[in-house]
Amino acid sequence: PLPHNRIEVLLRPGALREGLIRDVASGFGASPKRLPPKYFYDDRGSGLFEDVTRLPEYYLTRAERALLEAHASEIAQAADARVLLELGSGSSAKTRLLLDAMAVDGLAAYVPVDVSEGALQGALADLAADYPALPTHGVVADFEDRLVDLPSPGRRLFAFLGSTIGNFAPPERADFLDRLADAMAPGETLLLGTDLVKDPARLVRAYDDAAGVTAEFNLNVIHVLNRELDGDLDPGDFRHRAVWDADREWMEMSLRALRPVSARLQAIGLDVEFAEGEEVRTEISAKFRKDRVTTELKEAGLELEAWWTDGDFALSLARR
Ligand code: AVJ
Repeated sequence: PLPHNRIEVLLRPGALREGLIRDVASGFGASPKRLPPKYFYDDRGSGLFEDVTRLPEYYLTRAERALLEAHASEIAQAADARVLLELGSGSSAKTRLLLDAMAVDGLAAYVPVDVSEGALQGALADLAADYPALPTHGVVADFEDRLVDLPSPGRRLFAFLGSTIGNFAPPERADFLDRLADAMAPGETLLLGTDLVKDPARLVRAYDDAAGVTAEFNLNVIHVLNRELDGDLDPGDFRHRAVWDADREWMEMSLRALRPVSARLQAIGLDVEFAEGEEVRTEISAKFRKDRVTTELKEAGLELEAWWTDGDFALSLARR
C-alpha cells in the first residue's frame, strides 16, 4: 500500500471474542432469549447481507443509494468537510457517491471504520484502484467502544448509513448518539440513514423475503455460535421469524425452536435449552419518523439541518 493508505487497529486483541462470550452468556440467560445482531456478520453473513440488499423486497439499500445519487452534492456543500469518516463502512459501496461530491471542494482523506479488518482491506483495495491519490486511513474498531480516538485529519463529515442505527435498542441508541456527538468537533456534521415507518406488510416482506435469503442470514448466527464457541446447535431446529412491533415501531427478527432443543456451547461450558416454540430475538430494526430523528439528535446535542426522503427512507444531516 501507498504510505498515505493505512489501516490502524484500535481493537484490543481478544476483545471481540470476549464480547461474544459476554453477550451469549447474558443473552441466552435472559428471558426472552436475545442475541445482538452484530454476530451475523462473519464472512458468510456479510455475503448473505450483500445478497439481501439485492432482493426485490429489500428496498432500503436502493432507496438510500438513490437519495445519495440525487443529493450528494447538496450534502457535500452543506457539510463543508475535508474528510469523510464512515462508521460501519462494510464494502464502502455507497461511499463513492459522497467521495466524488466532496472531491469538488478538496478532499483530504477517507476514514472508514469497521469491525472487520478483511472488509476494510477489500474496500480500501477497491477504492485505491479508482482514487489513487486519495489518502485513506482505515480503522478497525467496534463503534460500540470509544469514538473519541477516531482520526481527525481535517473537518469531518461522519456518515452512518444503511439504517444501522435502527439495530440499537432506544437506550443504546441514545448512548451511541451521545458518544458520537462527543467525538465530533463543533461544526462537524453527521449524515444519518434511517428507514421510515411504513405499511407493515411491506416491512415484513423486506425482512422475510420469498427467496429465503433473510432466513439464511438470520440462521447464520447459529453457524457463528457453533464455530466460535464449539457448539452443537442444529440450524435445522430453528425457523426464521420477522414481526412488526407496532407499539415500538420496530421490526423484530427471531429464531423459533421447531422442537425442544438441548445443545451445548462447549468452549464456554454453556448448556442451551429451548422449549418447542421458544424464540431467541436476534435483531431489532427500528423504523423512524422525522420528529423522532430530530428529537433524538437534539438530545445528543446535534441540530438537524437537512432531511432528504423518498417517503420510504431518509437521510438527515445534523451539525454539532
Ligand atoms: C444493515 C442493519 C440496516 O436492519 O435492515 C437486513 C440488517 N436485517 N435484513 C437492517 C438486516 C435483516 C439491516 N441493517
